[in-house]
Amino acid sequence: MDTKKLEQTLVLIKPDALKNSLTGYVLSQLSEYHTGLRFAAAKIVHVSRILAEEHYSEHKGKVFFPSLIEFIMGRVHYPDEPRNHRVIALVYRGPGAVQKIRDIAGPTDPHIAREQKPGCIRSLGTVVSIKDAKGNTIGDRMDNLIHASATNEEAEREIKLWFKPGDIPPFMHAYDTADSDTDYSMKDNKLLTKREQGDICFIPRGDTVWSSDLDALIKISKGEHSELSLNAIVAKYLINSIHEKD
Ligand code: FUP
Repeated sequence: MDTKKLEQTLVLIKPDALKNSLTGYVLSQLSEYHTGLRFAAAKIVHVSRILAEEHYSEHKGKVFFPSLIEFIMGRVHYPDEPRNHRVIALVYRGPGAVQKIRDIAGPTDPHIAREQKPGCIRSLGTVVSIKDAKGNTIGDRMDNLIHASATNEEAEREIKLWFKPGDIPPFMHAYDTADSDTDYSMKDNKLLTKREQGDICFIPRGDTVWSSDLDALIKISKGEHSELSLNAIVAKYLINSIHEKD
């Protein structure tokens, strides 16, 4: 497999970019004309709390984490408009995809982006102080318009978190897939491998899934340890489903 040719990266157009009508600008900056990259997938995602927390799991426990989760769920920019709680998730493909998009996105902190790389996408973002109950500043939330995978390993984790194989044309799949021979469902926060009344099925038998998800589900259903959490799998297969919470 020519991995260079299949190199892929995840981009999220975040709620602040949507609110400020910057979608067209972002897409234009990331266009094939500027980057030489092409689309592999695109979708509008209502971001559930589990999806948000899985995406930013490395930041769990940090002071800015709760605010970051509210932000990516769209609750900061659209407090009373749940119908606008969404991001645009995109997969770009092509040689050097991860680095090319990181370069155009620019530094994480919009203030630093403006100083070090005027003109990059994140230079148009803003930084908002996070306050505690007494009104003291305890940290910053960076409203930086887009997310872009930082490494190829992160890109794989993130693409598999936001997209099912069926969201991506088969000849653009960069990661292994398999067909499930089991119905996987959830009931009372427990994983089931046989349907029960009142359960929520997230992978019906016969569906094509990421092989890594299937490997993890087999381990979890046997009570074995899995690096990949059940939440990370369920969150994706329930994206935009009426069963999503939050
Ligand atoms: P990046 O890979 O550029 O998205 O940066 P990080 O993984 O370091 O941060 C993830 C997200 O957390 C970024 F969108 C910025 C945000 N963040 C804050 O809001 N406050 C902080 O103090 C640090 C990061």
